[in-house]
Amino acid sequence: MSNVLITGGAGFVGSNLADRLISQGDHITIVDDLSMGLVENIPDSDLVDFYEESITNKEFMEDLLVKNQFDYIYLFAGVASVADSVGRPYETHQINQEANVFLMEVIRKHKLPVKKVLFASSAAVYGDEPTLPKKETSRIKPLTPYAIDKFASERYVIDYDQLYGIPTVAVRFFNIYGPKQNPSSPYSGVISIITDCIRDNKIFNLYGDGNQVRDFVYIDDVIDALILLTREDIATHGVYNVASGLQTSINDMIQAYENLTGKTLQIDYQAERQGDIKYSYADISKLSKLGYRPVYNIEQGLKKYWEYINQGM
Ligand code: UD2
Repeated sequence: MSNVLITGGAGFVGSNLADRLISQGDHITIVDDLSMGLVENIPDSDLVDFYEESITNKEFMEDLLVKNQFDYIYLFAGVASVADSVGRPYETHQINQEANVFLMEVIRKHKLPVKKVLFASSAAVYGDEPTLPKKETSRIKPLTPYAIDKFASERYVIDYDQLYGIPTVAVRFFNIYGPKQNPSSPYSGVISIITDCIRDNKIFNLYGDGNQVRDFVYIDDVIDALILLTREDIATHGVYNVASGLQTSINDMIQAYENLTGKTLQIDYQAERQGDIKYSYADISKLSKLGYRPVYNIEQGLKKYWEYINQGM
């Protein structure tokens, strides 16, 4: 039974992780300002404490960390929209980088006995550098404030391990999909938007020709990866791609979804998004060496997601 902090725990990945950790009896503290996360994502359990707070509230965060002496800390809070970071670079920097460095500093300053800190970075750090598949050692080319802050925080977190011996690990998420992803923004995950459109017979705006390729990874596989990376018997440091290792074009994903649901997605073709990356997929051999075996391909993942969406309807 561990004592766990999840920043951004009302968000997509954080709340799914909370569900899994509760099922193994862990106690979870969630800090989320609900800017993107949803209160209904938070598991309804005596094992959960929820604080509606921003991670930029230094006094609050310092107090929380010192009082609770967490075993595990998952740093998932952040402004997830790349476009938002382009529009508000300084504000998003405070959240996506500064607040995370401050938390690491609190751990160092108070010598908190944390077993592992896991930071959520992004495939965005690779930018549009064309070498594929992306390995952790591939060239980095962060092109937006979001990507720069993710990369810098990742380095800080790893450096706190190397310089001060605080156990840390960072992950670079590729395109995650599944239950609890919020489809409300145009920059939400494309599968959550398509799911919404198929369910409610809405028109989907497809940016570009649909031949762009992504590495879509189902949330349950991601949670498996996160648990693996924080297991005490496995020494994990540095950075790991978290993905499926499979390549799927948007067109093929739509086709698979139509086959599954028996519905036709209404598509409105729009100009390609500025700065959109054409091909993005991961080499997952570093994580596989630790025993990671993603079990969902796109058909299987969409099937499970669609079943969840239709529950109780
Ligand atoms: C993902 C991350 C982003 C950043 C980036 C780094 C998500 C939600 N976003 O962006 O945070 O880390 O990777 O490379 O995981 N699309 C449409 N119509 C829509 C929405 C999207 O055609 O309504 C297209 C979009 O133009 C893109 C593809 O679908 O070509 C995937 O879009 P996305 O926003 O799900 O993910 P991505 O890879 O752009």
